[in-house]
Amino acid sequence: MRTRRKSVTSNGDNLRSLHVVMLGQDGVGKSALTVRLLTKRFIGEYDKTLESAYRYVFETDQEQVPLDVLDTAGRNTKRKLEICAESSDIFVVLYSITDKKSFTEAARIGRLIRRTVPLSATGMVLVGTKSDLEHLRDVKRREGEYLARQMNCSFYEISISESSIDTINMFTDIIRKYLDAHPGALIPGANTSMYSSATGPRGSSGSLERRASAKTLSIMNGIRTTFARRKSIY
Ligand SMILES: Nc1nc2c(ncn2[C@@H]2O[C@H](COP(=O)(O)OP(=O)(O)OP(=O)(O)O)[C@@H](O)[C@H]2O)c(=O)[nH]1
Ligand SMILES: [Mg+2]
Repeated sequence: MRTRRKSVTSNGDNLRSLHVVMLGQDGVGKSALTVRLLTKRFIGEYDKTLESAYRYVFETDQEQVPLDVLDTAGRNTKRKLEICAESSDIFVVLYSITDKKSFTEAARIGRLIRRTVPLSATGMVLVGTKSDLEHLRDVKRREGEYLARQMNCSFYEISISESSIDTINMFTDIIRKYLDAHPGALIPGANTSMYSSATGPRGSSGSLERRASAKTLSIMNGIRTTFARRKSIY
């Protein structure tokens, strides 16, 4: 029988957060996925020029897991990917099933991350978005599955626009697998934080929290979420 971890507090306050970064070509749905995850909503149009960071407590049926979610924007330069690679726990690499170029870009991102940091299989996922646009499909499902095997990671095809079900089920699965493979991941001090470490890659240029004012978003269901926005520093 599976042994479930127990949160230290009911709202995850005493736990280290997992750092999740959304990566992929422009227009693949990074912001849409982030907003779905945090608010369950799909609003259709998202700011294209800003990078956003969110602190959020993700609730599964049995536990509460603090997340720091970075929704990236702009070009995926080698330097940007290397910085992300050094400071994140879970890499969500997106492409659109309607855009072959975005698939090629996802493969490049995956390769670079694998070259930069030693990651377990649960530290990266490949996500084909816009599965509701089957009539515009440009990337076959088996191509996605094949790439995920090469990237040594899990694979999902989802629609972010149709409902929140795909998004929530996917993140529940991703987080459960990650925590099963890294039992100490939520223990404070287990790793550096890209959001608050003074010595981490972002610390040297000013942590995100110091550079941008954190606001509290009033979001449905009383979920406590803070966020910060800025132009990409990369
Ligand atoms: N039909 C459909 N549209 C989607 C889906 N996900 C995102 N979109 C749309 O795709 C467009 C781009 O989504 P964004 O979330 O802005 O993409 P992004 O990756 O954040 O793009 P940049 O911020 O420019 O890097 C928007 O018009 C979304 O409404 C999906 O699953 N299905
Ligand atoms: Mg975006």
